Amino acid sequence: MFCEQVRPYLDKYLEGADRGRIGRLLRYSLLGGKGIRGYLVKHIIETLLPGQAAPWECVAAVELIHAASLVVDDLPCMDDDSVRRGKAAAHLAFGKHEAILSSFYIVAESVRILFGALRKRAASANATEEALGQYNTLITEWCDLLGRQLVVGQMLDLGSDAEEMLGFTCPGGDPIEKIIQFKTCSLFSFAFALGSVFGGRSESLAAFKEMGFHFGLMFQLLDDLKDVGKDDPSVNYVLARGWPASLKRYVEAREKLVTLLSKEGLYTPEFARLIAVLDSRFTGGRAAGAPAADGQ
Ligand code: GRG
Repeated sequence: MFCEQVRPYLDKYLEGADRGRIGRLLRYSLLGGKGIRGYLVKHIIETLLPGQAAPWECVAAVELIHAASLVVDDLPCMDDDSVRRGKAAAHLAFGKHEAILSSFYIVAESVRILFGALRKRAASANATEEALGQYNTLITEWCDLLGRQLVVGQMLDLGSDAEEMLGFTCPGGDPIEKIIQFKTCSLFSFAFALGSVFGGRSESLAAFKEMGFHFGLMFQLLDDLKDVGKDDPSVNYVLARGWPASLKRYVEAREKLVTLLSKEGLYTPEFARLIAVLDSRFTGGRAAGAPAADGQ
């Protein structure tokens, strides 16, 4: 559904990408997913700037980061998964050391193309001051949301004591929700942050990041529901908290997301449809109590 819309943006990146073995691993890992993060970036920017195509770099960058995180997540020392996106996991298809090293390369590629896109914007719009501010914003978001939160989230997910390992404290709140916030919401927040910066709405960055948080939480609750039969109960929200609490948390996040989307002029029919798809997969439809996307 989303992957067809995102694929031309990924192909644009792949046109100029490395064609050697490292490039083959990158391509193997990048393609075959649902493309939901890339779709969000594309849809947000194209809604905020009607008539303009989102820069392919933004769409590809977020999918590259996601692909790198999955390569790492599948390694034997992490989740030890052998199948990813219906194919052998990258470490099985290419070897462990190549998978590990390529994940650094894939992340670096995302940074390279993203900053290339900002440079292009600055050159075309004579917006040097503004572009400098946007560089700073994205570097900060990259370091905080991804560099730190993705890594800490994965450590927590694997049972590490983040406080002991990193001197990092998780003040209050639900520890499982903290894991979700760090390992999953961080990348969705980054996708929304890209949408705000490249959609010309940097002043609403905080609200966009919050939308990413709520969307990411809904998405991960759905993922946890799918993994009920195979996950460790200590890291699976649905297993740990039970169905009624999970449904309540999903509906809360959904309400906050829709409120913010409406406030920012982003509650488009496409967003309503996307949320309705998540709803129907999570609750099996309105019978389980989730509000319908059209509010009826
Ligand atoms: C790469 C900087 C960097 C850090 C790596 C390994 C790690 C740190 C983080 C892993 C985080 C992780 C695996 C979170 C799970 C997110 C999730 C719900 C994945 C499934 O996403 P889908 O369903 O997958 O969108 P597709 O294949 O459709 O893209």
